[in-house]
Amino acid sequence: MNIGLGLYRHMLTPDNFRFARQAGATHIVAHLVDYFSSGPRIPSAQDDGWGLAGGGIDIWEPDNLRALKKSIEEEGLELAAVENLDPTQWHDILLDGPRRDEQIETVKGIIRTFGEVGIPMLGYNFSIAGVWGHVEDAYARGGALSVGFLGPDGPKENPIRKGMVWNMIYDPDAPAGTLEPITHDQLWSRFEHFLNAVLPVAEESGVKLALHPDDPPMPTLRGTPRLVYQPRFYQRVLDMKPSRSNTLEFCIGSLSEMTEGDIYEVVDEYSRQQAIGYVHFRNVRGKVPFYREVFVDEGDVDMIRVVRILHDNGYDGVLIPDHTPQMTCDAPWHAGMAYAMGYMRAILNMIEAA
Ligand SMILES: [Mn+2]
Repeated sequence: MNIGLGLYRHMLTPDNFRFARQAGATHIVAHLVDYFSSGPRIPSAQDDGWGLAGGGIDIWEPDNLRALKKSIEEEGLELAAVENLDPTQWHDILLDGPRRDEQIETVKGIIRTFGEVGIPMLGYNFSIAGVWGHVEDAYARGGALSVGFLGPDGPKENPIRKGMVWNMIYDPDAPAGTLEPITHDQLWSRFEHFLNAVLPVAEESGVKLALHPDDPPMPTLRGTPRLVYQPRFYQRVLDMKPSRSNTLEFCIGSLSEMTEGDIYEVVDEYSRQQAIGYVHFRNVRGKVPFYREVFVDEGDVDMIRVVRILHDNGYDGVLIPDHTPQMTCDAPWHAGMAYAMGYMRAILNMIEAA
């Protein structure tokens, strides 16, 4: 197994690549979507979400992806995956809108480019409401700032305006009004159409798609259905189109926040099927509708046990810290990540040496 660091768009710099390597990472997972173009990302729970999508979209051009990959490799690291599509690239795939077929071709093109450039994986989150509804507070040990989901005590779930999906605005000039309600079955059929269309291209290109579960894993959010809000829905995803390219962006945090299933059995079940693309390695206290994200060693999940199961089932991919609480110092985000990666390194050394 390998340790990676996930870096947001504005953090894809040589200094942060060096930081990753210094903290024991061998791999980078790069977010190309600029969630921060309109301001701070967290708390996410505003009606307009993270703001405008499509910022800096030119980074998806083949030459720019090549340059990104090269700059990562120059620091002795590998680019393991790109995490998330920009809503401007696939809003009508999620919403079944008039540009759906055109955007399916866009996503196929992205996957082909990844194959040519040598980016082995695309993480994605097939979600209409996206990551929404968290609040920030001193939820982690020692009063470290972290995020939590408070269910009915949290932000009010207003309907999503037209021109918005995945918690970002793709069309600021969209007509007034909110998204039409749809059922879970309709969402699954949109997903199935997407998977049927793009998986053959992923296979040909040697690229894996890796699906993140819903965060937060509520059955519905802001009046929209969610896809993978219980562990068993991951099996439905795999069975829908069995393929070496149909994999999971396996978020231990989100899976542990779900109301069904035992997290260790869930890890065993999916790692045994060799279905995991890469792992989001984070810990949490509680389950929906009330949980808090905490340090890797203070949550409900025994993360050492999780790694042991992954190891026993032959998982040899990447683990990234996902999110962590922010530590009180001049570099709150970096300190939190370094703490998580040091903990992960020690687990791997212990288990792989045994
Ligand atoms: Mn995650």
